[in-house]
Amino acid sequence: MLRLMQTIRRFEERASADYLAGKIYGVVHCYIGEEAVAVGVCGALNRDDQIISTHRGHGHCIAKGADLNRMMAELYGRETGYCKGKGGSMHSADFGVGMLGANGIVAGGISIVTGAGLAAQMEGKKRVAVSFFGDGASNAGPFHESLNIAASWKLPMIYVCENNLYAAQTSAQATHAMKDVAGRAAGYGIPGVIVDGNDIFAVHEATVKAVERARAGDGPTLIECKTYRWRAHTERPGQPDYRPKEEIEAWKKSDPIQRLVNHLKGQQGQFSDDEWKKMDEEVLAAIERSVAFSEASAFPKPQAALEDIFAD
Ligand SMILES: Cc1ncc(C[n+]2csc(CCOP(=O)(O)OP(=O)(O)O)c2C)c(N)n1
Ligand SMILES: [Mg+2]
Repeated sequence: MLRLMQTIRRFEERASADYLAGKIYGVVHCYIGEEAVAVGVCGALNRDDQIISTHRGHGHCIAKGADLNRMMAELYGRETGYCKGKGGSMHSADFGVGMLGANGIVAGGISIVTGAGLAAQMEGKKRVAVSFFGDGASNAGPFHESLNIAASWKLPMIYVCENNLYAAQTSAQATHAMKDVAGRAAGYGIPGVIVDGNDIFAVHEATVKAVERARAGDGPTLIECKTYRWRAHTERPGQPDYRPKEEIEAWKKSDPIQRLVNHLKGQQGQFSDDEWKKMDEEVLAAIERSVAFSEASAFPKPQAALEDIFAD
């Protein structure tokens, strides 16, 4: 799990640098600071369990086992990318590992993946489906409609709210009358759980319980993970970041990766500085390979714009 969290962080550090260098197109939203949520949740899932992501989706993709080369190539707009270079950062998907897609429409994924939960139930499969979404998305219609139907039909769903306190520049306090998103679960008759989203053990444990409940046919759980993004809303240079500097610094002290490293080092003889350094080097080498793979790949041909579309 530590390796996966570090992979997310290093992948995004590189994606951000390459975006600012003009090598990556579109927009890039970084997940840095929130890694324990994706990795803690996906660590409690099987390969055939399905997830859906958001506009901030690199972490979910990596945590569910997506291929770094194809992810980076998608950001680089190359034909070897997950969407043949036509989707970019917000549209990686890999059905083979149960990653149904990132999504540029805030809250759009919540109802789609609830359909995946319904499919699992109708097929009589023991799969579960997981929706990742933000605090901002929890104010949108699809959140409420999906929780209502999933609770009524006892769908094998887990709704994971990544409450990073902001939707773009807007504080959650300005748009929620309730302090906690998890409190909304009561309105749908399902459990609502609050966890420290920077504590991978807490996230994992809450997910294990929610998965058991979903597989047993008892219906959905809403898990609210309190977390924080370290970087601005997107990587666009010059955009305002109205968040207080002290707040950002305080959350950085609760770095989910450092917390896990400290924990592992505290386990006698289990994890040394050298091992951590070696792991980080291996992660960086994998990111470097993904960039080399992307740079060696071709851009899609112009006629590719007319392929893979539903109407012509
Ligand atoms: C339907 C829709 N409305 C508005 C936007 C513009 N937008 C992109 S991200 C975002 C904020 C989302 O906040 P939140 O759900 O908390 O996720 P976070 O970015 O904090 O991870 C907004 C308003 C959008 N992409 N889609
Ligand atoms: Mg948010």
